[in-house]
Amino acid sequence: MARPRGTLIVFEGLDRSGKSTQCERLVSHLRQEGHDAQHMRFPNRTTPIGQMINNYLSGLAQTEDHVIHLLFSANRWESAAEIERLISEGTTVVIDRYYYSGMAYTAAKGNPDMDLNWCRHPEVGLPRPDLCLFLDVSTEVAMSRGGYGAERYEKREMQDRVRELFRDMRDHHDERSDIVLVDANRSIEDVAAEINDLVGLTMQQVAKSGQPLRKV
Ligand code: ADP
Ligand code: 2DT
Ligand code: MG
Repeated sequence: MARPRGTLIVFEGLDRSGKSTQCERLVSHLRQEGHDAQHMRFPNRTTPIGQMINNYLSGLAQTEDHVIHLLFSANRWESAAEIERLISEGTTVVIDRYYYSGMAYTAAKGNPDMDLNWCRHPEVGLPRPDLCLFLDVSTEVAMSRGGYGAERYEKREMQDRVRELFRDMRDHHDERSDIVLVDANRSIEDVAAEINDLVGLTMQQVAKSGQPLRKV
């Protein structure tokens, strides 16, 4: 029998919601259970486009709002074929931020020409996650985990708008069926236990239904 395809899992959430911590734990857990699993993150700062994004985020470069939006998207397109290859080979891919962040952070700038609908266009055709785990944390709890650093979007007002937009996407957009809200105000272990259950169920559904990887 052919090996079932891998599952595409994405973690989203505000800064310090625990995405990187939970991505690592999930990949270890899946490997312990005998699955092939690989961790990716966006922005991927290692490519030339990723370096332009890094310069923008760290304040070294000023980049026009449409241009930086398209660079974040291009940075995902650089990896699209690799994601599809891994999934087709049976590897489960766990991604730390994806196009949901792309939409929410640009739309949070408040430019009426760049609403969630506009922001979605360059993402159309990317591999679509089987599950997007949105780690929901209050701004207070996030700030208690170390406060904000010096990067461009790490400001309270911006974070509050991004949180609203993530909720908007979950309730009203094409993304709503993929997004599951996880209460991330709890301990690392409690959050990880819920994530393991949710991911296990999604992997079973993918294997049982034989549904191919979809596109955004
Ligand atoms: P993100 O990738 O979303 O910015 P991290 O996983 O880097 O978040 O976590 C930010 C900080 O908070 C780290 O110091 C991490 O150890 C800590 N942390 C993560 N999850 C929790 C949790 N559930 N409870 C308490 N601290 C946490
Ligand atoms: P990290 O701190 O997780 O490296 O995120 N962002 C991210 C966007 O504005 N658009 C995107 O498409 C993505 C993937 C969120 C770096 C910052 O970049 C923002 C925080
Ligand atoms: Mg992180």
